[in-house]
Amino acid sequence: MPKGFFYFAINVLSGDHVKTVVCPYCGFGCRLLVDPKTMKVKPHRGEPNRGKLCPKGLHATEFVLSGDRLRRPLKRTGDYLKPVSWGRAIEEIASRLLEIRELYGPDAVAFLASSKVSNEENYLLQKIARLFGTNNIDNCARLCHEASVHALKMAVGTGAQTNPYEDLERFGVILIWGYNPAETHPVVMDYIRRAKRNGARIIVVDVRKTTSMAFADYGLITRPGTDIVLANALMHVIIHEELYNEEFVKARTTGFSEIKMAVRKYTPEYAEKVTGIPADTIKEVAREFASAGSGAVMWGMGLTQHVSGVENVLAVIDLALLLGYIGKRGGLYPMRGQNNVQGAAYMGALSEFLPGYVLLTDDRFRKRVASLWEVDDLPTERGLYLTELWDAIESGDVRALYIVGENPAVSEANFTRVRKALKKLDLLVVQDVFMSRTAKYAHYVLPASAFCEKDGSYMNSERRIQWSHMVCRPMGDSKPDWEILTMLGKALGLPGFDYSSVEEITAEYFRLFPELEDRSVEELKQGDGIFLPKKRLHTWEFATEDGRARLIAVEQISPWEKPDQEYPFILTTIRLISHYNTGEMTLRSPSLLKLMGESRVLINPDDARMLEIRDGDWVEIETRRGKIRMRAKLGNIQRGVVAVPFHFKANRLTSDALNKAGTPEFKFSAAKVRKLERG
Ligand SMILES: Nc1nc2c(c(=O)[nH]1)N[C@H]1C(S)=C(S)[C@@H](COP(=O)(O)OP(=O)(O)OC[C@H]3O[C@@H](n4cnc5c(=O)[nH]c(N)nc54)[C@H](O)[C@@H]3O)O[C@H]1N2
Ligand SMILES: Nc1nc2c(c(=O)[nH]1)N[C@H]1C(S)=C(S)[C@@H](COP(=O)(O)OP(=O)(O)OC[C@H]3O[C@@H](n4cnc5c(=O)[nH]c(N)nc54)[C@H](O)[C@@H]3O)O[C@H]1N2
Ligand code: SF4
Ligand SMILES: [Mo]
Repeated sequence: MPKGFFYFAINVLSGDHVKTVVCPYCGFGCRLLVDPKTMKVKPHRGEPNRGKLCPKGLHATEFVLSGDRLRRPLKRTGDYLKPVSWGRAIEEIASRLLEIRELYGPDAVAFLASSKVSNEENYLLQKIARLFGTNNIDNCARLCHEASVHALKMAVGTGAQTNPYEDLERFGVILIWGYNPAETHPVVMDYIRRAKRNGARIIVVDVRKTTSMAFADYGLITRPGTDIVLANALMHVIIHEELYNEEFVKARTTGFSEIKMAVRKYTPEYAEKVTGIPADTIKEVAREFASAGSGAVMWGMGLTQHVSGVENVLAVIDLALLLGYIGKRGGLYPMRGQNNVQGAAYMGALSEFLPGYVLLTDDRFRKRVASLWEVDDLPTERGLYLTELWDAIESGDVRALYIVGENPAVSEANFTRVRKALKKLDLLVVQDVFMSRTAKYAHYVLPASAFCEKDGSYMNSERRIQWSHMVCRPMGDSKPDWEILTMLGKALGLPGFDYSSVEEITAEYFRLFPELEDRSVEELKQGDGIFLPKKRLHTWEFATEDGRARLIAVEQISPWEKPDQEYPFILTTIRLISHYNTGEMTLRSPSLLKLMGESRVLINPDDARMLEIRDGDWVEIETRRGKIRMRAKLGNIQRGVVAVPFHFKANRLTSDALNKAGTPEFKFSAAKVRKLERG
């Protein structure tokens, strides 16, 4: 598997000192100090990482120097991708896009933005899409926390994390649900550990014993897809024993009587039958959670990647609201995945929202955006979700796809159908730092410069915008994404695409948001970042029409697929600490390669015995979509459930059933497992 064993020399900027850049991996948003002469990384001492980094951050510059980097634009001729000049590539791409628009209309073209590139770059791509005439603009947030965005918007009016990380240290309880920060956001564990030292109780809910449970007071193991039953049972106890915050519920919420009615039947005893968690433990945890006085709820993919994703998130928001754990006394933490997924969303790279998560139908804001872009109006009909694209390509509705820094041929559910769709396109353009699995299908491949070869701003999970400085020159003929998109916008004849520096784009998006209007780009470059719209949300009132939060009652929703005799196991997919998403970056980092264990399927020892599987044996995992081979790891997972690391091939297996926010059910498929005699 190792790729790119030869490495390029660093393209040093003359006589320079240490630069601050934003980590290119996870959404926690650590800042790295990079020495331009050696490319060695040290942690930034200030917020948010306070001198800490995980192994990915520490070795973040290695993939940049990989011999595998794309160095020139490429164009397909038959089976081969051959070098072409920048001028010709951009001119030809633009004229193909205009031709397709002429023949089939603007919605026959779709754009995928990237949670890996800067705010400025995401802003430009969604501006191109909308000026081109389509809302077909999306990014991998769709595969990730979009259910949280929808649920938060419904319940509290704003689709984002409510509080900064620093608040975690002063809350009485931290509830971590379907989220494994010890592997996925290692630096946030430092905050959680400090909270524990300050006396906080730590409760973790998962379907297996995770490393994040190591120092938890309670580690609850629930059956996959039963989270609503558990949350409702916790609320049942809290309401039945009158432990909720009556004053807060009365003054600042609506919907209490519906919740009270709905959770009546979710007794702890009933929940024990469904989830496998003892009724007494549910009661004890409900009392601990309620009596803490303040608390955070943190959640991840274990909640969102289900057909019940939106409702799962609503249920944990309800739990927090019943106790008034919001504003100064608590916070909602949907911990964002990619380094700039929060920024991509805020900049409008989503098919149902304008920048700032504003609805497309909000006439006032839409006109404000249109006037800034020097046009009369913008399209108002929601575009296709990333997960809806493949059917639209299959049916011929979408003919051209322009992808910046995403790898759906590996990251999308049931990827066999995605790969088939990619082959069918009249035009596929992929702009990436590497020849990714997706780029192999492209008609044009455009080489992008990596994170530390360009300037720009990024937004982390707590909505902190941070500046990332250029450390070294772009590799080969590669160009920063914003430069490529500026050329494309101009070639398409769109108004206003004559940016000569990234700061001009920063200043333009600052003008969109009233909270940033008076701030300067210089200020952003110097300090520890700027919170958008502000550090803490909902301290006095919620962002809903009447200023009150909505308690929204939800009922249990079954997963889309059911295990049966032929496919008796439940398959879930998980992440490992030294691997990152589809591996394009981590597999090209020698130091991370050394740390990586092999990706193995996690099986319960009793199940393994039944199937005569020993630790390390090769097994085949099969679902109704396909099968893969992998070695088995016997370990801490409940019976009847197997967990496959998602990074490389899991999506040959996964179900593409979508929830209301368009996220696939990556966390639940019916599967069979059998021992193989040979690998
Ligand atoms: N090392 C590393 N870090 C990463 C990434 C990476 O690939 N590698 N990716 C980044 C990205 S894009 C994201 S979105 C975040 C994701 O971060 P997490 O949300 O922590 O990631 P996952 O491991 O996918 O899922 C979390 C947990 O959900 C559990 N789970 C599965 N099904 C259920 C269920 O039905 N109910 C409950 N309660 N739990 C369930 C799994 O066992 C797993 O422990 O990580 C980011 N950080
Ligand atoms: N089974 C299963 N599938 C899942 C998940 C799961 O839990 N289970 N999780 C889902 C989630 S939460 C997510 S977020 C997605 C992630 O899905 P993707 O976003 O498709 O995955 P990445 O591997 O992060 O791909 C990022 C790409 O950006 C490129 N890149 C890096 N830096 C730059 C840059 O500066 N410019 C450009 N142009 N390109 C760059 C990389 O080379 C890589 O090809 O996967 C989803 N898929
Ligand atoms: S915790 Fe996330 S942001 Fe921090 S160093 Fe690790 S991968 Fe980078
Ligand atoms: Mo993600």
